Amino acid sequence: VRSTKSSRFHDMLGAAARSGTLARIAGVHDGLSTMIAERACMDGLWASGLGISTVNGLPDAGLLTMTELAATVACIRRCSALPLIADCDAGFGDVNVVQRMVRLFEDAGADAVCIEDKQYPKRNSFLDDQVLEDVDAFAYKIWAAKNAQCSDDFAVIARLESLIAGHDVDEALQRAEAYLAAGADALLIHSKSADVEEISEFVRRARAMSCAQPIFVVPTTYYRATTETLAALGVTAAIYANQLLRASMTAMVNVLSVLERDCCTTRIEPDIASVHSVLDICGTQKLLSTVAPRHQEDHAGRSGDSGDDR
Ligand code: SPV
Ligand code: MG
Repeated sequence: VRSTKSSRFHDMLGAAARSGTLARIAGVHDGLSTMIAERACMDGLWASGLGISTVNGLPDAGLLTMTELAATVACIRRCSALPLIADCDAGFGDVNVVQRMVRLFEDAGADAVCIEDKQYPKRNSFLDDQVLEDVDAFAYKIWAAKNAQCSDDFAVIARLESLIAGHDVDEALQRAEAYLAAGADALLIHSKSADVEEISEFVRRARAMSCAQPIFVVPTTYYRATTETLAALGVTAAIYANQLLRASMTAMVNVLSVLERDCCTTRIEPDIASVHSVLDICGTQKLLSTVAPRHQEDHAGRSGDSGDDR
């Protein structure tokens, strides 16, 4: 371990714990969704494998490469200083790949990586036929990841897919123990249940087993569970992994269907962002008031001196 970079990931979780709430983390897939999440005062960011695959026209099935994901993570980091977790699927390969992965994502500006205990290549958790990784093999990946990090504060989240793959809470808890023993900084327990019952049982029993580490959840299917309910269960952070992506898909479909029906966009204009807000979110005003005038003066000066009138 070389140096301490930033502790924003741990700070985010500490602040949530002190205030008795949970951290709200937005799933993002590009610079724009990141800036929107930051302006909405979300506590942190999840660079979603599903989201980034989808905006690249790829199924979330292990097709997006590690370096493609890292490039998007670097873009997300340029757009926000919020705590940033990179969704690194099953780690892109064996333990050697996992170690390279940790360094790549630290360099890209992530504060944490999350890897899931499914066999490589993984497929999205909402698809059938999920195959779990052997417990010891995955614990070894967690150990390898922790040993590869350069910054003391970098975090490795172990994601449990037991419930997704049709196993019970006992199985998930056994795996949780093994991954924490291997050095995981936090757990993510995933579920595709329509209610919060199995998540509730997992968190209650994990806390009873004296698991003090942060527990993340992804309320995609059990969306009725409020942040207050989840916090009361002992959940540390909730990742709203794909709501921004899904909202933008609906908005794009709507505007085009209005155009199709009305042959103009009048009816939808009040519901879509103004061009000025588009320019504003990227800091266009700041750019124009600083860089552009200087550039024009320099350019005028240079062309005058050289007599070059092209
Ligand atoms: C993602 O956002 O890519 C996730 C969460 O891994 S989920 O799609 O719910 O599996
Ligand atoms: Mg994913």
